[in-house]
Amino acid sequence: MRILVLGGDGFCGWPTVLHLATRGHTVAIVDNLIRRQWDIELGTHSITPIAPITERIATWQALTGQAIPFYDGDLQDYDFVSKVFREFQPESIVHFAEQRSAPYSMIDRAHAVFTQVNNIVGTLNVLYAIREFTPDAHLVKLGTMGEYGTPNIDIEEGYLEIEHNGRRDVMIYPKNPPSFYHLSKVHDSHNIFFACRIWGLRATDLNQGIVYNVVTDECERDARLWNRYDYDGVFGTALNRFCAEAVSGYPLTVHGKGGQTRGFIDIRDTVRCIELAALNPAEPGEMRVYNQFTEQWSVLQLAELVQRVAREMGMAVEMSHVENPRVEREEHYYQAKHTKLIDLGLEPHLLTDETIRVLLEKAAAHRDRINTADFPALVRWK
Ligand code: NAD
Ligand code: USQ
Repeated sequence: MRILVLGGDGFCGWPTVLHLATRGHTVAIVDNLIRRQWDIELGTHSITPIAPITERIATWQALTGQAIPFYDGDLQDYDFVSKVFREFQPESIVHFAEQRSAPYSMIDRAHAVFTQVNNIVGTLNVLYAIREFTPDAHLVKLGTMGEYGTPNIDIEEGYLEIEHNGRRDVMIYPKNPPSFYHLSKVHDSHNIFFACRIWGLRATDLNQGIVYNVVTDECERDARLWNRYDYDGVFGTALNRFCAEAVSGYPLTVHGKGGQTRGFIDIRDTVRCIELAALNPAEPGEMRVYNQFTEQWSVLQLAELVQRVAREMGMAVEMSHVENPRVEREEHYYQAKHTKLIDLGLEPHLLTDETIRVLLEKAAAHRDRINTADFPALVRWK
């Protein structure tokens, strides 16, 4: 298939590009490289050194003979987006290109506004470009499990059958997201649903859980293909961050009680889910929703796992229950469905001690690049 990967220089996007190319698809990347700028703004960087995008692509071409066209530009610029769609004529558009950090969106008014404008306007431009240039193409859009929040009932995959005053209907599952970032995904979902309904577009909204691990077969083929490994208090996420803290001798930062339960997925499964969704497109007029995660964990359970594995490797690891900078439930019911990608053929990589060991070793190999001053999560919700 001809697959356009928006955000193909990012943490999920880059390994997906290489996975799709390896599987024989014709892939192009769109990215304005703003994620690399946010590191500069925050004074931090990936634990793994990451090559510039041109070097990444040249390395891949040297190893495989496959060319990956790169379009450098902003999805907020419709002239740019139009040019890309006219030229590349994608059959499938995989859309990762958004500001994805909840803490970044909560820094202040300007960061909240930027996050929502960037994400919502970018996605609207993509919807218009599909309608104008490739109306039969399938949009595979990255949403988030956070759209649902933590309701006291089971979470379905996107829709809920409701009986009210004796009548029945199927409606979009109620949303209660925990940050202005997560809210931008809710707004995207509504816009996509509307575009499918009125224009007959096809879309799959992938409500992804927290992605852990950084290693895929393709990224490990050459140091210039390595994936990014975020660990700082703004872009670092639960399990990966705990591994970076463990190798630095920094007490694992469990927010509050640590009973916050979320869906998690290995990056090796993210890339496979994307291909499965692309190969099995939605019908015209349909917005499918898949919950893209493979296991539920509480953050305390994950911290305990990392602590045990790191101790077995001889590291002295402590844990601290730091004051929670976010407004969120620390003890709650959580039971989310996630069968639709399995039905399409996903065989999950469930979390093992070995995966944690690999992450710990990867962080330890670049310990000199970890600045412990970047660990505290300083952005407060209130
Ligand atoms: P990332 O920040 O590493 O990658 C996003 C990429 O998009 C970056 O390379 C960035 O430069 C680019 N980008 C952002 N805005 C753009 C714009 N306006 N125009 C062009 N390029 C732009 O993020 P990630 O971790 O790879 O996440 C990818 C997607 O998956 C996001 O939409 C995110 O919300 C979603 N997601 C991520 C996770 C996770 O744990 N990382 C979990 C669930 C969902
Ligand atoms: N947490 C800790 N300690 C830490 C970091 C986080 O206890 O050091 C807690 C947070 O308070 C929260 C949970 O872990 O309760 C998850 O936080 P996170 O930073 O790992 O992930 P989150 O902010 O939810 O965002 C990440 C990605 C985002 C994606 C989301 C999927 O950055 O792009 O949408 O995961 S989900 O959580 O399912 O919404």
